[in-house]
Amino acid sequence: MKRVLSGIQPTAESFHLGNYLGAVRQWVELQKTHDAFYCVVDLHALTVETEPAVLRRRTLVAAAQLIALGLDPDKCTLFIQSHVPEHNQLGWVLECLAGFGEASRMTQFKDKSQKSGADRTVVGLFTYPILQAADIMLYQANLVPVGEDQRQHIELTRDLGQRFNSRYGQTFVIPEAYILKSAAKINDLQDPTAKMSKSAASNAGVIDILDAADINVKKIKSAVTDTGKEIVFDEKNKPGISNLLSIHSALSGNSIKDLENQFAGKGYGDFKSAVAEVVTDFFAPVRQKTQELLADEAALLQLLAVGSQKARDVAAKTLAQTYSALGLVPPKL
Ligand code: ATP
Ligand code: LTN
Repeated sequence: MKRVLSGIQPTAESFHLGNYLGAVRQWVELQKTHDAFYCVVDLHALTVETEPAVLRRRTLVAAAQLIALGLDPDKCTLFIQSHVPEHNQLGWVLECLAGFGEASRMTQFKDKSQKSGADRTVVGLFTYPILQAADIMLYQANLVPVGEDQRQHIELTRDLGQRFNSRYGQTFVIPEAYILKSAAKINDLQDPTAKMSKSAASNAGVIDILDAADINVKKIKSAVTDTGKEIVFDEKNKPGISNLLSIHSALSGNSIKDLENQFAGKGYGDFKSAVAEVVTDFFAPVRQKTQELLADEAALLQLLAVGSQKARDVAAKTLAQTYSALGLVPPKL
């Protein structure tokens, strides 16, 4: 069975629709056919200064939400990144392989550091993609299901893996990004040319999975739309309507063509109501299941402990091979 690995940061109180359609939905599908490892990347979340109690809560909410969205701890290995110290250990090795210029070219780093300014940008944000490469290669993953914005980080991972293998001998599987065209990028409802993002300046255009139905209905009804009246998919001239069509289609399973036909002659108002209904029907049970899981924290932690142990077994093996290939002297047992 081919191996899959992916991770998601606990940087918000809830995942949003983009996280689900761009990433988590593929995770759920892939656990059926692959040996899948999924982690809540709490170490990556340290690049954003957060109250300790808030980070703790968000990490547990993230894990509960992943299960509520369909990850089955019996079918995949679900764990918390900081439970597996090998991530940091391989991270250092890869930092010694990555070029400064190469890391400087990462667009996510450039965007995020530009927003906060050089003095307030932490070094961890710069090395973030290298820790991500370690997450992936520790598990010898073949596939990495992510949204379009992560393509460059997967390319970097491949480059680092190939460099290591050619210098020190075959050690790492070279992974491939798994990015579905149809939902690779869900945009902000208030700014349909920007991606829906947990760290957006305003939350008004972000559909949070755990929000109450009435909040999301309101957000969808006030989504920015375009000039004209037709409900047609045209990303260039009608980014707002195209985004809503993508969302409806991804959740309802109706093709964009069918939706265009179904809403021909109808107004934006009717269409938005239909989108709101599809979204709220889809997420109501997820919200409830998440709350149930969080109500029994001990049981949730127990599930995660099982995942961490399985992850560590694989990670320790890869790290030992890596250290040995590098010529690091192993301790006498
Ligand atoms: P931030 O904006 O704080 O970086 P984020 O909202 O992009 O956060 P991440 O934790 O970075 O969320 O991403 C988790 C997964 O969701 C990644 O695989 C990412 O590609 C995917 N993803 C995030 N936003 C979108 C989006 N708008 N459309 C499609 N996929 C997305
Ligand atoms: N950088 C990713 C989160 C992430 C990840 C990973 C994704 C950390 N480690 C390993 C896939 C594989 C993000 O911001 N979405």
